[in-house]
Amino acid sequence: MRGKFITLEGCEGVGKSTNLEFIKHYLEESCQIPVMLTREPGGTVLAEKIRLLLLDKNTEEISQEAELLLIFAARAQHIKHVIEPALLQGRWVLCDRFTDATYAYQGGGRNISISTIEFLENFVQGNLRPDLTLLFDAPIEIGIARAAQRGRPDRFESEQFNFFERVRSAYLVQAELNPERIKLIKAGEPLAEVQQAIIEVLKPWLR
Ligand code: Z5A
Repeated sequence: MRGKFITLEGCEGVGKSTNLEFIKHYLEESCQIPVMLTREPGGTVLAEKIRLLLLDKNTEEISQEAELLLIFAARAQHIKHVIEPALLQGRWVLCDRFTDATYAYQGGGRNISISTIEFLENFVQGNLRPDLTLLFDAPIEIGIARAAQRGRPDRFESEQFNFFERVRSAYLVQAELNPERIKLIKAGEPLAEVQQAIIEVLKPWLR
């Protein structure tokens, strides 16, 4: 049976990577579901190279059109070589960011039109959409403070505060437009509460 495709989304530092591991452990240990972890941009050798180009802030200025196309180029590789094969083998794919991030960062953050993103989404993904998306939402200050503990900011992390506010708003619009698929997790709460909320969201998928 085809696996489920679950994505984790949210602004920087909201706990996606932390909870990706938690969900994998929960699905494998408690539910005996085979899980593959991956991320975007990235997930294949070529897509990881594109990720490095996108995150490098010591480069020439990257136009927003080039940024968008690089993200979808990486996604095309990732879908063809990693995501689709895993789903076909019956594995559940847990992906740290996917196309909702493009609507949030390139749409909300950079002001690229939704119709342009939709066109590329249809072109690159065909019918592939996540079955379930967990949107980790917290005030921007919280995520920035958590991420700052990690050291040097990359090209996206070096953006201004109001860029992240636009990103967060665009994510919330995505959630409003897709209430069946996108489930909001209050990520500013203590980790134990966040993880209890995650389990509640996953339960209906485990029957
Ligand atoms: N990007 C894009 O523009 N368009 C696209 O389509 C895609 C991506 C797919 C790289 O993403 C960049 O790519 C991204 C947007 C762009 N840049 N930004 N910003 P990324 O996912 O690699 O980068 P990130 O969002 O910066 O990831 P992150 O900072 O690692 O955040 P996170 O994974 O959500 O957080 P974390 O590492 O799990 O947690 C951060 C710290 O907080 C850590 O010390 C935890 O222990 C702690 N933490 C987590 N949860 C809690 C709670 N509940 N309480 C207390 N402390 C906590």
